[in-house]
Amino acid sequence: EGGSEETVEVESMNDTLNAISDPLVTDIYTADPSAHVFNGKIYIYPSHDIESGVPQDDLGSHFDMKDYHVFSMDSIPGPVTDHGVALDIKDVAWAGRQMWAPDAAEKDGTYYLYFPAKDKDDIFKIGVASSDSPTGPFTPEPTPIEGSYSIDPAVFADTDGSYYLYFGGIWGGQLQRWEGEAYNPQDEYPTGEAPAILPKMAKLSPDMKSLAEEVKEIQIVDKNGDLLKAQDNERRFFEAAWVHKYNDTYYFSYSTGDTHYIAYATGDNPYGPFTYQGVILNPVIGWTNHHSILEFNGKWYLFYHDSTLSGGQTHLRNIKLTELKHRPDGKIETIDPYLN
Ligand code: FUB
Repeated sequence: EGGSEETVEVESMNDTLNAISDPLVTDIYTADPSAHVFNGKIYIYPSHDIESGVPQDDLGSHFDMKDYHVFSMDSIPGPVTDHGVALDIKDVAWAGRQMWAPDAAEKDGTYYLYFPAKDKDDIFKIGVASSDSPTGPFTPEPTPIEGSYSIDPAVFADTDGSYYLYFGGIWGGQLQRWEGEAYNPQDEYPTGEAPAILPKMAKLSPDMKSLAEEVKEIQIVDKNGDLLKAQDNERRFFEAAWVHKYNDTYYFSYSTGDTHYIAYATGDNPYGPFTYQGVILNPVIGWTNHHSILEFNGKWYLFYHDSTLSGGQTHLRNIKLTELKHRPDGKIETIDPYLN
């Protein structure tokens, strides 16, 4: 089933699924899990954390990842299979360093891996690579997706056959350096009552390798319809966009970064605006919080990570999963990662 290394079954998870789930993978460090069901099976596309020796700084230089592995699960709970290296930075002509949080999509039997990396000028862009297998190996395009920038791509496949690319992350993710298509290497942030920096999105073209329209801002508003403010660190967007649909409502979820929540906002279409609703996941061990949301066999799951396996080292993380519950009114129950 593809993969450029031998397929090895690496771990079984707990028989009892609860919020204190064990790491899904223990022989390598993994983070930022984007999970999908393809052909009835769960595939997980995480970052592959490594200790490269690059010192920690505020821009996240210590997140110095160089390849991606794909994992699969036939059931929850159940064993997790590591399908080996699916894409290596040495095979990506345009990429310089730091392969951060990826995502994947399937269309007409072809699988697409979307990934952020810094180009040779140290500017984050988003690349795409394709394969006829969900586990790769993936063949990268020679250049980043035109018009893309920053980090954390997430592709949402809508029920009408449209695909949308969501992206962006502030601080180390460089979103604050972009004004439309113009890049300014100075880090400039809005402050106080000014609107917070907004995540970005665009519809994907039928070829899945280019944007079908100009990049748009995603409005995240409070219950009065006002944009969240720059000083609202507890609620404003930082990174890690994800979109899922439940009962015809679009849920835009994301990390609040320096306040460490996974928060969510809802809207009635993929472009938003999205109204802030609350917290999906409380802070985890480690600085970053990053997730995906998946429906499998009629239940919903949150895939996330923390740093328990490395004893709390922020750049050496491990992926986990737990059940996620939508209440009858559409609200998501807040998950505390360390309580039953
Ligand atoms: O894994 C590197 C970066 O850390 C991701 O791109 C962010 O979302 C954060 O999890």
